[in-house]
Amino acid sequence: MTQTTVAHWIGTALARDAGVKTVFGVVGSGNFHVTNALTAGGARFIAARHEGGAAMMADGFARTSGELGVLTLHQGPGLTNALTGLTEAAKSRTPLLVLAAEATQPTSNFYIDQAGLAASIGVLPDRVTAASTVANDLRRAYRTALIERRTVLLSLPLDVQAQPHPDVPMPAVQVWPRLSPAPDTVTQVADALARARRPVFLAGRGARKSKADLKLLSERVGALLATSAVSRGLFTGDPFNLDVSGGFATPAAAELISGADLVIAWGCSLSMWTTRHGTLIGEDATVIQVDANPGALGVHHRIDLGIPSDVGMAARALIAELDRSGQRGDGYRTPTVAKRLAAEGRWRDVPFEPVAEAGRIDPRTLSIALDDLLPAERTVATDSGNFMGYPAMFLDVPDENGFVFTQAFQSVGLGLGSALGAAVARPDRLTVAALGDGGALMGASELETAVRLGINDLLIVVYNDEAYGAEVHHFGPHGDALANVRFPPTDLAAIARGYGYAAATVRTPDDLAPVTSWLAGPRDRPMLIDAKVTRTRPSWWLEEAFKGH
Ligand SMILES: Cc1ncc(C[n+]2csc(CCOP(=O)(O)OP(=O)(O)O)c2C)c(N)n1
Repeated sequence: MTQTTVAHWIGTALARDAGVKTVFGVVGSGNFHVTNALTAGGARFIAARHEGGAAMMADGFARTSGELGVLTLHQGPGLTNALTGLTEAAKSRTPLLVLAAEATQPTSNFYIDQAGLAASIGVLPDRVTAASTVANDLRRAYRTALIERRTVLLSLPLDVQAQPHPDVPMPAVQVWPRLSPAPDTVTQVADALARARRPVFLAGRGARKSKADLKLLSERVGALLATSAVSRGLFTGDPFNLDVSGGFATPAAAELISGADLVIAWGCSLSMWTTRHGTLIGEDATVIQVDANPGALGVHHRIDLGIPSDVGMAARALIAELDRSGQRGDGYRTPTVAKRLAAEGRWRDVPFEPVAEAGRIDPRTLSIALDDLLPAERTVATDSGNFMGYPAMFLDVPDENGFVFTQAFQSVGLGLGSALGAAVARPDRLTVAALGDGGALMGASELETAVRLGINDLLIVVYNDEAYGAEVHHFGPHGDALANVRFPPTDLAAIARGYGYAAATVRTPDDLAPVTSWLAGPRDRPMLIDAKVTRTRPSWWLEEAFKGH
């Protein structure tokens, strides 16, 4: 049997046996060999310029592709640099395997308590303890990340990495059966649907793989469809799609959701965001929650019935029950509702008076103009900040993989990395990275990555208000001093050109002409728009965010 080393075997086994095709990271001495083995085994290595960017690239890739994200890091600072992105991934239940080298000698400069650090941010710590256990260690970490959708840190101690190991195949990963709904709960939901006049389905991340079943069921019972923000796009194209429930809901959608007499949450936690602190769900509405994770039931909102079950299995069991009983109804899908949604179902249908500020463009005007210009086949990734609702509300997305919303940790600066990961996952789509100027400059280390990798179908849109707008609008009305959250103008278009981007400074809709030319092709470089947006009007969803502080 060929002998290799632990480091080499891990990389080889993941690429060759587990079929890992894409890996993100920043290479240092400690993860050099494992990364080389991954690429020698056939995986593509995507080098970021900062581990924070690498973590978000792996996260965005996993969210958009449905595959496991794999990240390789140097020991110590390689890991600490990645922490914010890893926290976002862990909170979002992104399936992510982090291979980080580890210095186990406390006298090493690189030494930190990696397991303790990981545990403190919700990342599951694991470790390759010895050459004799590495096969099982790797299988365990890989399985937990992929099947249980967790972010797992597999620390690779430097001394263990160097030990000899036979080049055996990676042990197979066992998949356990999914949780099916208890039959009596299926009957209870069918009864509730039979009684309901105005049912609404709220679909969350846990419903993303069950679109067809939920659409079929909703048609049978006349339910309106809405999603949490992270699942935006799931029901794109459905005439009874309300789009996002929560802060980004249109007035029409908010009113229709509030009017529901039955709300069924499918793989959706019913958080304060999705329910606007509970106000979107009527006091008398019956609330049913279906979730594969029993621990998620009733955590954020009162429920009348909780069903621990895989979402697709529960939906199919209900369809079978309705087939058996012949139950069907129009429910909330009335001609009046259809007419209303056709007329005011999208944010752009809601009239507004653009803010007039010399040399600046209203972010709504900008977003609508972009929505018209950009191809429908697109991925929209947004950073965090006052601006973030504009892309989330005004840029349509083709499906649930077309929207990357990294807000579980509410960190600024993650948007560009997640957009790049999404672009790697979906090169067939135009990727739009929507950033504030604060987030753009915080994540700027990855500007070069797009050019270097030839990610040319990338449009970075910076909603540039020359401030931490979130803070300005939150504290401004109280008369607080704002000098610490305001900045002088930065010519982001010039910075982008320096990296090799096409770029435009946008102050009016006419300034978008270069975007039209760039879209026409040959798109031999990515593009950045430095949009000088109006500053006087706060986004109202921000107040909702601050309520959660
Ligand atoms: C890493 C991190 N640092 C600080 C904050 C606090 N914060 C929330 S929004 C925001 C402003 C972001 O500014 P920008 O990206 O320009 O977007 P804007 O709010 O101006 O639209 C800040 C600093 C945060 N959420 N995350």
